[in-house]
Amino acid sequence: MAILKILNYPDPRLYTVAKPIAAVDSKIHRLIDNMAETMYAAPGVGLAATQVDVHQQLILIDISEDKRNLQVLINPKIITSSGKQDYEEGCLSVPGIYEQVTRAEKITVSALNHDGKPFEFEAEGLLAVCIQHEIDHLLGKVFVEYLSSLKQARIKNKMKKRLRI
Ligand code: GNR
Ligand code: NI
Repeated sequence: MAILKILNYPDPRLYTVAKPIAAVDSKIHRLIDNMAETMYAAPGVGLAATQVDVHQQLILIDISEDKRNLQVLINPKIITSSGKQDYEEGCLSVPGIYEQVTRAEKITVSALNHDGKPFEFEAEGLLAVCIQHEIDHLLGKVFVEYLSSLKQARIKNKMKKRLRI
């Protein structure tokens, strides 16, 4: 396995829209293994392929305490959503920044699993937040885009300054 480089906001490659995965083959399985190692090492509770500069619809999530519950979602789609919740979000592509974002409280998701088999499930709370955050990455969207333009400008400045240290 290998640890992959995570793109940092405002890298323009984070705005790429990911394409659906046509076949869940050995190349995808290798990508899943490498993304899992990268996510656990970071550490993060989720990772979208977009963040490692692969523009295919693949996300990994593990919100468990013991980090032994990896969820693999290929070509994920939110098919229903309801309610609202506020959560202080962070992102591996925007290190050190945490801000409140409002998202749906409850969602129904369809996806393919690790074996390429379709499945559907409901999520709420933190899991629902993470899935919405990761699917946004696949759509080329970073959570800071929900903030005011003043906050976005400040965060961009902070990220650019950090590059010079
Ligand atoms: O590790 C992560 N934590 C997190 C906390 C609150 C809301 C969303 C997240 S996802 C983030 C990892 C990440 O950047 N995934 O894209
Ligand atoms: Ni993120």
